[in-house]
Amino acid sequence: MGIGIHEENFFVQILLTQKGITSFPTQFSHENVAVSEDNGSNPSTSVLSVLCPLLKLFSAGDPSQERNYILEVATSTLATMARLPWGSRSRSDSLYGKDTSIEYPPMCLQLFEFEACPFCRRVREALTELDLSVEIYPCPKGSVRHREMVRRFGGKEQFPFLVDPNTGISMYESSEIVKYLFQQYGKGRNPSIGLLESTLFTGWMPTILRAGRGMTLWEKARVDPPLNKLELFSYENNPYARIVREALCELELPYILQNVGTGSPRTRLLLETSGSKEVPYIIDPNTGTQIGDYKKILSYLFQTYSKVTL
Ligand SMILES: N[C@@H](CCC(=O)N[C@@H](CS)C(=O)NCC(=O)O)C(=O)O
Repeated sequence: MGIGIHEENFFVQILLTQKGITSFPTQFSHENVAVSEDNGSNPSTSVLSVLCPLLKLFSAGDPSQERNYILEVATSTLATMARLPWGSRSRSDSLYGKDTSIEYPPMCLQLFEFEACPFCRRVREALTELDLSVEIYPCPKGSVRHREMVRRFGGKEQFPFLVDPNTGISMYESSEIVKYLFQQYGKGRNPSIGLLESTLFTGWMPTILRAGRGMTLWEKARVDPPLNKLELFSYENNPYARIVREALCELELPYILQNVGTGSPRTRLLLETSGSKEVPYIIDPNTGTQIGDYKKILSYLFQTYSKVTL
């Protein structure tokens, strides 16, 4: 693929500094950049390019407008049912027994993805199961920041794209990423049964049911990134958290995803922070805001991170 990795690192660092993002890893070796060739014949990419305009046609339009929340919750709940065995439970209990001194990676993993992408979903499901928190860099279509970073660094716009500053690895290909995560942080276990295989069957259901939500940059999204990353307590298959993640994606807001699947030791942190175990719960250090109601979160996000006054 021919990336001059040192130049590329230099460029990425400049780019990231310009964009106000400083936590991208600096140490990469050429071998560690796992890039698959894409000559445009990737079938999933073609499916998505056909599906996208269709989904847009059937979508509820401007995400900042008042929504039919009955429909929102119904479609997100159906999406949850389609992915039922995956992305709800933290497997940390069975992985680590009763040992609560889990060795989480010292530096946060970084995932470039978008909410509607079924391959990205597969990775986020694995992250919930492995009880890993990550920095999410949403890459909606029409992205003004994060897609460029992936293209510059990895060589092409393909999602998901994982960066692990702990090992210096960066990689495309969801199944490779999932296997890597289980290998590295799941005590060498195999991915959960059906997690990889199921993507082709029901992985598209949330994308279709949510009709294009979490896919495209909102046209009125603020262009400059906020100074600090937002923080979201969530787990992948929670229907309300999904709706919030879609909005974060449509606004291209980078955030720390605190996964709190059932059984996660992180639930205690959530309880201490919010006084409840319910997700979603969002913290915005830029404005000192903390909200736990998904409707209020949506309205807060679209008002705060709009380039026009709503
Ligand atoms: N085989 C890849 C497929 C990834 C893929 O096709 N991702 C789509 C999104 S679902 C993509 O990157 N499309 C290009 C784009 O959105 O611009 C994987 O499993 O990660």
